[in-house]
Amino acid sequence: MNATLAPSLLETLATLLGPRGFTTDPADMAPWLTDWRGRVTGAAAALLSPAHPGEVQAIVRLAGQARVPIVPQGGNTSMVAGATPDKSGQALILSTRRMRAIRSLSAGDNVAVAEAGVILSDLHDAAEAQGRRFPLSLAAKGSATIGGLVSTNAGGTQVLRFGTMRALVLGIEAVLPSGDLFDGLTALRKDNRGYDLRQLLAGAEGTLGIITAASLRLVPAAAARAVAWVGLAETEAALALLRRLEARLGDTIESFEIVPAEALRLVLAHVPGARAPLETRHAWNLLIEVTAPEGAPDPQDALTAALGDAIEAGLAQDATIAASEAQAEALWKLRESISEAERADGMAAKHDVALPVSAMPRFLIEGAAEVERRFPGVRVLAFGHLGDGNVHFNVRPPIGANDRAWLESDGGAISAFVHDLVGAEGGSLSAEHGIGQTKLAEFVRTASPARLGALKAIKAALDPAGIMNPGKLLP
Ligand code: FAD
Ligand code: 2HG
Ligand code: ZN
Repeated sequence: MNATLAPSLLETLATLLGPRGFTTDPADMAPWLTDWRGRVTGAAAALLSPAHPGEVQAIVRLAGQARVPIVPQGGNTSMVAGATPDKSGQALILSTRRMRAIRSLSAGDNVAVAEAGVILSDLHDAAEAQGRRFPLSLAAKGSATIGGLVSTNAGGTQVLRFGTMRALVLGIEAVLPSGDLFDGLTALRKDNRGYDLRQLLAGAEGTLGIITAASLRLVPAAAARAVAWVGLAETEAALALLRRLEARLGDTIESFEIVPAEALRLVLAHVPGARAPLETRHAWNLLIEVTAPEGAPDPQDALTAALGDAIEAGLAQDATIAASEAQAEALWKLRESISEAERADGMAAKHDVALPVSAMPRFLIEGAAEVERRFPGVRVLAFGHLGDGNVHFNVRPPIGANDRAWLESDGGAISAFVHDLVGAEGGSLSAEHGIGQTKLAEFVRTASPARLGALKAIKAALDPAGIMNPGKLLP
């Protein structure tokens, strides 16, 4: 990579993009130089905000000629500092903030075409206005963008029923490192013209090009939903409960999220207005959502009956079902505020692990015990998408420790220990957040030569100059 950035390149970019699309003002750039969790701060030569794919192409061509790195950035909510530049100050941040149009939304085709900078909650609202929904949601929905969600193959809280972003992307428009526009937006249900570039770009974390728009699958709006908060004594019962609910309610179960008592305590301590849903505190809690299409029986009744039976069978200890939309939202807020509450509490060594679903209940207990034994004083906070076999197995410092110093000195050894436990069970060290820069060393340490070699070969073939988000996903 070229070490010095010619002033003439910045001048050319400034002229190309105009004042709305180009800034080097440190105050304008500052919020976009640090990751959401506040762990990594970088520097950039300029913040570029192109207004359309043609401008993206021009930027990529200029950067390619000058061999200057580009860091694509959407909402900057990455959990792995994937959108944060390195400290060299050479990179150009390419923000999609000005590409926010929903180009089309067809209820007939069940397809929306959204530009990369469209914010997830805006897409939710637009789909709802036409009796449809985009069935992927996560706590960062007010900032996360379509480009970022596709590029990380995001998961969230409805994967159980609808899959991750890859399952919802029907087509992609992207500027490749060559500067060519790949126009793959057409939402064909069948297309066998060789390698699937759409799926290659999804989950590529901005290392293979810049996504400028995506065609996305919509589903009919749910006519009704039931949201329950369930108290449990132990994790094995959670899995038994999930299988029992599936037998009774089929694929109407959209979310099956696990929340330990400590996560609820953190949320109640840090989030104004949050209230405990059950009178008694339970070691574990589940947030379950079930929906029903028009004309189907009321999901409240079905879920109430199923949970009543589960309590009688000893699988659950207590449960409450939201009686209104406001109550349902309040329950969801408890679940969705965990990251924010954990952040307010201090640093943590964060892990985003996947295991076969059936292995997760035991791992939650035994894995945590092993980590806490090996690193005395640390506190495991594991929560998340139990129904998908994916939890955020975060490790907090001993009480009273300087959290940043602790993360610096012990974080690496703790992560290696956690990832080795997960690896021994055939799991993954990145279920949904990607690799970015914070998991890069661990990915390289644990990946098989076959996996790493193939990924590097793809990268070298598509981005020979290495300008696209260097230092993320691959070394
Ligand atoms: P950014 O953070 O800006 O970028 C993410 C990555 O994508 C970077 O590598 C970036 O370079 C690349 N990128 C961004 N836009 C483009 C583009 N147009 N073309 C090419 N590359 C691009 N994730 C989950 O999967 N499930 C969750 O439940 C979940 N919950 C979250 C909750 C909170 C509170 C937060 C802060 C994050 C959460 N995340 C979750 C992380 C998740 O990865 C992001 O929210 C989302 O996918 C990133 O979108 P973004 O627009 O912020 O992307
Ligand atoms: C969630 O499921 C997110 O809430 C964030 O993926 C997880 O903060 C985390 O570790
Ligand atoms: Zn998650």
